[in-house]
Amino acid sequence: MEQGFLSTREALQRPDGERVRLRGWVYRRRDLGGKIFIVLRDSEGIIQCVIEGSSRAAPEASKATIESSVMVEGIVRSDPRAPGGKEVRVEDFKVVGLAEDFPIKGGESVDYLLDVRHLWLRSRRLTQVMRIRATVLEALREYFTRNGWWEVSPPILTQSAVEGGATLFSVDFFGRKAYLSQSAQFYLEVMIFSLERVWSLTPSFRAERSRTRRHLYEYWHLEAEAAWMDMHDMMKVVEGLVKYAVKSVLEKRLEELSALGRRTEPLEATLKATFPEVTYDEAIERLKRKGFNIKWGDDIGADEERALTEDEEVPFFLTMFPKHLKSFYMKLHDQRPELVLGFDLEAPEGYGEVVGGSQREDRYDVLLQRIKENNLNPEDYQWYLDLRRYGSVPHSGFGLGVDRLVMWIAGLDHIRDSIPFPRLRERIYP
Ligand code: NSS
Repeated sequence: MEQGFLSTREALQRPDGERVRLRGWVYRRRDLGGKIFIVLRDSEGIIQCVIEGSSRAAPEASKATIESSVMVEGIVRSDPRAPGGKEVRVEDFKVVGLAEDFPIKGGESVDYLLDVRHLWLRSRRLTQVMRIRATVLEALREYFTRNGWWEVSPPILTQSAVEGGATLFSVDFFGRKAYLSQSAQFYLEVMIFSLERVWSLTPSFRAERSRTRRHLYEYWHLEAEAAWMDMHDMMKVVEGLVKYAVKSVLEKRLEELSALGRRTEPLEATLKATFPEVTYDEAIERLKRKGFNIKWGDDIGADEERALTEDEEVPFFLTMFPKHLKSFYMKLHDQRPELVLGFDLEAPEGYGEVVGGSQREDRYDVLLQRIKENNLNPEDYQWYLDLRRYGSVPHSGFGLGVDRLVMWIAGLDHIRDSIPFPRLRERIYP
């Protein structure tokens, strides 16, 4: 039984009477009316296997515990009672790796399931999410490759903050203090002077104070930067990219979405929509109308984002923020110097921010001034300032939280299930 194995999905498509070989793990087992019913699980799905008590395969099959790895050979038969409408009448059965009593039986707490994440990842639900995630990653990559962008590899060990000192993780770098990267942005800005349009996909690290459904301490950050683009050019890139990922998932992962109970209407609407732009000014007015006690200049936090997005079906851009709410590198608005040319993409249905981006301040003097205003040390940003001294160019960029995008597309209620090993508060095992 070493060659010619089909997946469970392929076996379900074979005609009655065909002999098949399968391998996988025991997902369910029932002994009933002198027969053993084993639901076999593999990366593609599940299929029911039936072993007659009197058959040659029965003694070996009777040993198979939940999550044992097994190989089976048998004949495909239609049976309306079986999941997928077909089952395999088993003639030959082999236990490859006998499983001890599997610690997950159903009804365990979230905390416990996180302790046994290495085993819980076998669940059907997480398998479906991981398949969606892989398709999202593939699509993001494909979008840039097809549209003529260069992928670059920025460092993770860095010396200064991109997004403020409060969320830095520090590491000891031969007696000097270094930090895990929060964003590749400044390095991507370097690369546009040679490659013009660049992107990267790296882990980013944030020692977040806030503990929410959408924060991880380590997350996957897709970032892009381009010379000669203004903020609206870059928003078009974000729109194209997000639509491309949504389209891929709708084309390739419809079964997984449906198994997760995800409504696909918002995803379909997203493909047809032009993402609207809502300015910060307008968002404050909307929040006031919704009864929030908020005034111009206040931050739009997680609760506010939920309120702004919960009745929406398609993503929209939030733009033109007060400068004191945003990072020093965002370009000041020409007519209203109290604003910066920043944009966030807000996912609908209450999800909120999945992308943060901006046009960058490309004037040396203004950038230096902004660094000082933010009580940062210009010396730490010398090389970054240099970019404005040697052929500065208008440019824009953004960062997309891959895990948040997966969370929205898959319709998850917590970011932890968008990634195999979520790094959450006080949790680094497994
Ligand atoms: O802080 S961001 O809004 N922006 C930046 O880091 C820019 N320097 C990126 C750039 O322009 N190159 O983060 C970008 C996105 C944000 O919209 C979220 O989707 C995601 O990164 N993000 C996170 N995802 C999960 N967990 C945490 N803690 C997190 N922080 C940001």
